[in-house]
Amino acid sequence: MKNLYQDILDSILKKKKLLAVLIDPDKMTIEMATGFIEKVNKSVITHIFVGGSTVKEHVTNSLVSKIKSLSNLPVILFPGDVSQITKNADALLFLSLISGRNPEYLIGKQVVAVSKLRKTNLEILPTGYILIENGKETSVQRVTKTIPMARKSIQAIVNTAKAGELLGMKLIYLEAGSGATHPINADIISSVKEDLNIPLIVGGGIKNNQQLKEAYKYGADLVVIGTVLEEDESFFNNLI
Ligand code: 1GP
Repeated sequence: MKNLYQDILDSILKKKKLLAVLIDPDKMTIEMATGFIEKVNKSVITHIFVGGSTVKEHVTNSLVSKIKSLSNLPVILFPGDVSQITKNADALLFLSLISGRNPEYLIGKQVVAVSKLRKTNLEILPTGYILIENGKETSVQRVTKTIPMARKSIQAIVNTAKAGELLGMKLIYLEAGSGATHPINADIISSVKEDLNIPLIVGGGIKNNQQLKEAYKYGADLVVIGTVLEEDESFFNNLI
C-alpha cells in the first residue's frame, strides 16, 4: 500500500514543496467536481484535502468517490466532524486541536472516530492542529468553541507545536482559518519551523501568489489553499 507520510518526508528531503487544495463538500457539488478536478490535475497541486466545518452526513462520501474517479492525486480527509470519515479516501488527518482547551476536540471526537476507522484502510496521519487568530472569527473557532492563539504569542505557538511533536504527532498544521483576513505570518512560520522536526502544514487566508511563495520561503512544507480557488478558478493559471 502507498505510504503517503513517507512520500511527504521524501519530498521534503528532495526540497520539493507540496500544495494541497482544500475542497469543502458544502460548497462543491458532484456536478461541479468534474471541471474543477480537471484543472487540479493540470496544476502543480500535489494533494487534495476534503473537509469542512458543517458538512451534512454522506455528502463527503459521494464527493470523495467522485474525486477519486477523476484524479490520481492522494485524497486526504480533513474532517470537521466524525461524520466526514469515509473509507473512499486515501488518508485522514487525525486532528487534535492543540491550540484550544476543549477536551472534545483534543481527544473526545477522536475516541468516537475509532469504531469508524476500524472499518477503513485509511492511512492515519496524527496532526497537531493549531488555530491562530487572523483578524476575524473563523468557523473552526465557532464550531470548536476554542480561542485561537494570539499572533503575537510566538513562543507559545512554538511551544505548542513542539508539544505536539513530543506527543508523537506526525504533522503540525498552522491554521489561520478558511477565508482568513491575514494568513499565518512569516515570523510564526519560521519560528515554528526552526524548532520542529516533523513536516509543517500552513493554511488559511492565502489569496495570492506572493503569499503562497512566502509561506514556502519561511518554512511551510505543505501549503493548503481553498477559498482563493473557490472564488476565482483563474487562480489555477498561477499553478501550472
Ligand atoms: C482552511 O487552511 C485552509 O482550513 C484553507 O484556507 O480557504 O482560506 O484558503 P483558505
